[in-house]
Amino acid sequence: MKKPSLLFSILIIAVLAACGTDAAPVPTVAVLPSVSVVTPSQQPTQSANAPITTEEPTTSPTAEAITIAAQNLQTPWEIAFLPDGRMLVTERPGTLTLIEAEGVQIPIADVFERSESGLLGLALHPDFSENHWLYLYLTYEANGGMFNRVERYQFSDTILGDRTVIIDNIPGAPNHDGGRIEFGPDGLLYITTGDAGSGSSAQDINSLTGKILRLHDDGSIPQDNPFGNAVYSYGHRNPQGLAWDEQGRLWSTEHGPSGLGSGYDELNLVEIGGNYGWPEIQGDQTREGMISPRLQSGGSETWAPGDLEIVDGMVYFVGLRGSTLYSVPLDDIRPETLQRHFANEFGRLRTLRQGPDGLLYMGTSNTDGRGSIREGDDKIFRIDPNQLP
Ligand SMILES: [Ca+2]
Repeated sequence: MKKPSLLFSILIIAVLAACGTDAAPVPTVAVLPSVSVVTPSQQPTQSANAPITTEEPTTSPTAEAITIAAQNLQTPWEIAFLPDGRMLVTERPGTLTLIEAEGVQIPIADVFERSESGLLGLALHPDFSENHWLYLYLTYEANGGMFNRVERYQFSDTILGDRTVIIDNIPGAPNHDGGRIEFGPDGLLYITTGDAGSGSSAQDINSLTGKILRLHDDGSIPQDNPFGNAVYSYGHRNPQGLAWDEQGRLWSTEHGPSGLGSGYDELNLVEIGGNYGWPEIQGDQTREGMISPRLQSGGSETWAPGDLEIVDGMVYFVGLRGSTLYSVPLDDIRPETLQRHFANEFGRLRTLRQGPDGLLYMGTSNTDGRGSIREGDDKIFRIDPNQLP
């Protein structure tokens, strides 16, 4: 069942920079375009009566630290920008949503949302302008069990066609489903998977859970994968973010056992064939043959990190339970250099994506069943990383 009438506001006016602790209700907007919900054929329609706006952000990046790019979303999980600059968002219950004045929701078939699972990752092919290939990571149900898969579609004119399964039968569970997908600088597709509740599976290089996977764009196995299968790195609990730095190195955010009363959330530098230790070591523990995090939250703080981005030598990542935007300089990663922004101002934060305008787009996750819902949630904020409080 889809929401009957979702409203989005595109762009609005600014919220200001000097965010005090009283965190400011975000001023809302002038234009609230309606979004039409479409029926099963994955043939979206646009709302005929939607107000049209051609407004552009009045923002000069230096004038404002944060504005609202979209709101009234349902657990937004990932953002991607089309070549024309428009924003696509996955909403976890199972819609791919195009954010524009006449917003469009495209239902995705077979999505099974329970707890942390559902429609999760989204990535566009590096040659999207030519091939229109769009990739989704989603949870589905089969034979009474939960699984995850990556699908590829051709996306044009808001129609998804030519559905192709890239990888499936990734064991799933209500929690720990991974779900981030990104193309690396090598043109290959990287996929995070959670341990699906089976910690020991993360140490099994023949299991697809608790891993970062790497595939060609058609799902075939790269010849230089370390174990002759889809596995790129292992010993992960629930990696939720992927980003590469200017040197082409892969970084990932990962949830520690934060639900157990301790944090030990991780920022990892991911090496091919590396064993990241779960469930054998956590925090700063070390063991031969295992790689400890480059930064971890310790046992008294919980980030529960969502996605990360690396911009101008700075690593940014967001926290769900941490409800904070974190930043740390890539060349000086230490607990003492970790900065915290917007702590508890907007609630749970999951998505983070740099836009074509250079700004960061940061999505809340307050409607995911674990947050307190604020007016207009869930939202995607547009943030100038150079103007962070
Ligand atoms: Ca680890």
